Amino acid sequence: MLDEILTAIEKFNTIIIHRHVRPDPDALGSQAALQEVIRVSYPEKQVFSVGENEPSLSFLAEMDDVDDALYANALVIVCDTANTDRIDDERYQRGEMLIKIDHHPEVDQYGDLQWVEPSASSTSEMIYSLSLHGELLHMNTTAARLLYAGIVGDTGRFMYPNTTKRTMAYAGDLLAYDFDRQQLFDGLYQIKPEIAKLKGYILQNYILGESGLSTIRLTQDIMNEFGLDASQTSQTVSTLGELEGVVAWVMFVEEKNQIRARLRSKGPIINHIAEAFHGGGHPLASGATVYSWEEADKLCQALDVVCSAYAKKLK
Ligand SMILES: [Mn+2]
Repeated sequence: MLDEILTAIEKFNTIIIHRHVRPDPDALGSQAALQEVIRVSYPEKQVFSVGENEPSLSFLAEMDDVDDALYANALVIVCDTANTDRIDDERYQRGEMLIKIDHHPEVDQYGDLQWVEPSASSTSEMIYSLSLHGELLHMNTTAARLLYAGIVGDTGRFMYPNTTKRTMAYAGDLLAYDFDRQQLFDGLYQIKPEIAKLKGYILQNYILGESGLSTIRLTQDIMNEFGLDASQTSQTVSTLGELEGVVAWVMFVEEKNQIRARLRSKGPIINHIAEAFHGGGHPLASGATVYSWEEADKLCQALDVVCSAYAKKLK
């Protein structure tokens, strides 16, 4: 598979790289790093990253404006995206050839080539392994910084169980490049006072059930009170995981016409529940959308069932 991907990269002079909407450090890091790796390896090729700019991650990379006409003879690569409706910029279908590179459990099959490795911690880890394959691709400091950010992001700073020996070995390799690690961590983890106050609110108002399921509901009124929009609240999603007794948790964030749900777990598998509620993701970290607080209750009931079953199994 890696050979086929490298052959395609070698063949095309125009390469356009996509990733999922509402990017996280892995989506953006893998996308921009792949762009950089191809650029340094093939200076004569035109390589672009497309999608909406994400202001909170602009310290990692900015997106390119790509004319529709460029797609006609282009290779399109989509990073870190399991389902087609989550791909940022639907022009991904307009290229001459399409490649999917992802570490999420398979949802949609798409692309002329599909490289899917659910055992990889991150798509960034996969891009690094692609760069090591054969002699064609070359790393540089910019790409190393982006891949390190993606790995750190998707492993929760090497804390989640998706962190493997290979993850650590690659991270070690990447640290040999001379980027400013402190500045990178500040960009990823420094929080604004409003976010700190929201964390305080979450810790004062969460609910913890007998099954070990914890929930917090952030209504529009509450976010207005803290002066935050829905996407900024993602920085507080790990907060409830620090509490003793919490097995899985969900953060609901009310938006105009929908309620976003961020699901996390320390053991029970939850992505099938996310899939049942207009979402999906990893076994222990998923996202979903519900359209009323009654539907949010149903989502909680489904989570409660898997948490209880998990607790029983442990006994
Ligand atoms: Mn990822």
